[in-house]
Amino acid sequence: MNRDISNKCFVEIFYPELVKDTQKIFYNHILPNAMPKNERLRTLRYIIIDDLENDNPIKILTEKYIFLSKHLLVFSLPAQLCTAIHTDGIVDAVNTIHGLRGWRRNYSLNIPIKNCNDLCKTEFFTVEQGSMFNDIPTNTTWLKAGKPAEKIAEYCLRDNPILMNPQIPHKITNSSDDTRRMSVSWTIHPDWSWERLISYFQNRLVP
Ligand SMILES: O=C(O)CCC(=O)C(=O)O
Ligand SMILES: [Fe+2]
Repeated sequence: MNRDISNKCFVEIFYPELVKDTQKIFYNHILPNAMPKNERLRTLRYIIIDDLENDNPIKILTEKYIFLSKHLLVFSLPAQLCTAIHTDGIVDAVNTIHGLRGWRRNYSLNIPIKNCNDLCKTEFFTVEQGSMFNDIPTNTTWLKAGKPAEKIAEYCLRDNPILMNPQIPHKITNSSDDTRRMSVSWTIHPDWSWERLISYFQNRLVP
């Protein structure tokens, strides 16, 4: 049972072009859109791409890479930070409750930007039924305090994107003493199943 789930937590995808395209527009377009300069740098911000002009380079990327949805997260994970175990998103659309960080995400493509190395790892868990709770302000489902969790898989985001299932409980730990890990976690278009994604990326899967 655990092994079945652990096969579907994540896969590493060889896609240098997509990484290059994303990194190329990150500092001039993605980051300022997610975190305007006059705001404090936050751990996590979202962008809704539908709100952008048609010639916006972020929107153009979603046309080039058809599996990307109109929603992405920017992670700026501080040094020595460990998140709690969670799954991503409660509601389906950001507009249903003002100020939420975004959609419920079936799958996401995590793309390295800066300081992505072995010091930062993402771990997946199985938890008992009923041991998570929905938190509306963060639009996240968190593991209740004191509830057990069994680790089933882990990855480090390095040079290649990671396709992952954020509906499997997970946490991220940045063990670096002095660097923030920057990444883009692009929500996959909701029409794409895991099987379709695996088949689409079959020639890019890193064993
Ligand atoms: O940054 C990661 O490795 C995982 C991020 C995350 O929690 C997510 O994409 O849902
Ligand atoms: Fe997450």
